Amino acid sequence: MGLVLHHYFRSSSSWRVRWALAHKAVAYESRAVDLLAGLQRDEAYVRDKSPMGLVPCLEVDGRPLTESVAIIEWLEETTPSPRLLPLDPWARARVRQLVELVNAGTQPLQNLSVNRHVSSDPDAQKAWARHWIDRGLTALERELAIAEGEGLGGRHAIGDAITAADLFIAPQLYNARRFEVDLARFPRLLAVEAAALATDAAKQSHPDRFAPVSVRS
Ligand SMILES: N[C@@H](CCC(=O)N[C@@H](CS)C(=O)NCC(=O)O)C(=O)O
Repeated sequence: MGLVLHHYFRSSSSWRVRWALAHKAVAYESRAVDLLAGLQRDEAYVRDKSPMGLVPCLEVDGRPLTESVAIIEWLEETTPSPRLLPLDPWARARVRQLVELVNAGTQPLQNLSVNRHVSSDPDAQKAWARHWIDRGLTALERELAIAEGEGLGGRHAIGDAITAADLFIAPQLYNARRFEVDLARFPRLLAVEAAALATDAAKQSHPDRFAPVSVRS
């Protein structure tokens, strides 16, 4: 199976997919799409790879698949071990809920194209993004407490094993820092992030490892 990942080093959605691939030790070819240079809007990329003009896009034997949730669920089904979704249906629903809270409820509102559409003023963009990230993280923090109350707490977001929820939460916190969101109010999220970042797959897929030389300093 030939996998080609179109991604950008500090795109949180890209990191989710890199992380899932690393978690499952699935090899892939890496193709950087420079978002700041606008290459996600390149005519051929939009026509053939990602009609929304976004990263990530995983090509599977030449077939382009976008949307990190769809990509990660496809990976889970084709390479089930080590798993990213718990077997228990309720725990699995909780993981998917946390995933969507980030994927649908938080990240889209602070995305590059949305920010630029909201305002051309960098301060206004930052204020907009911070507002929505703060709202999402506040809900996530509470959701972790609710899950803990159901006996689903542990070292990681849900239980003691890494799940897809961790792959969405940690990159969202990485984004939050870029927008200078005060994270002190989110102790559960910070603990979950620290445990997730200590794993090999997190380190292998981390944005720092994929940063272009010009941004590494
Ligand atoms: N729901 C999509 C979100 C993809 C997305 O928003 N990608 C961002 C980077 S994290 C992007 O390509 N932004 C470029 C732009 O907005 O122009 C997914 O999970 O794959």
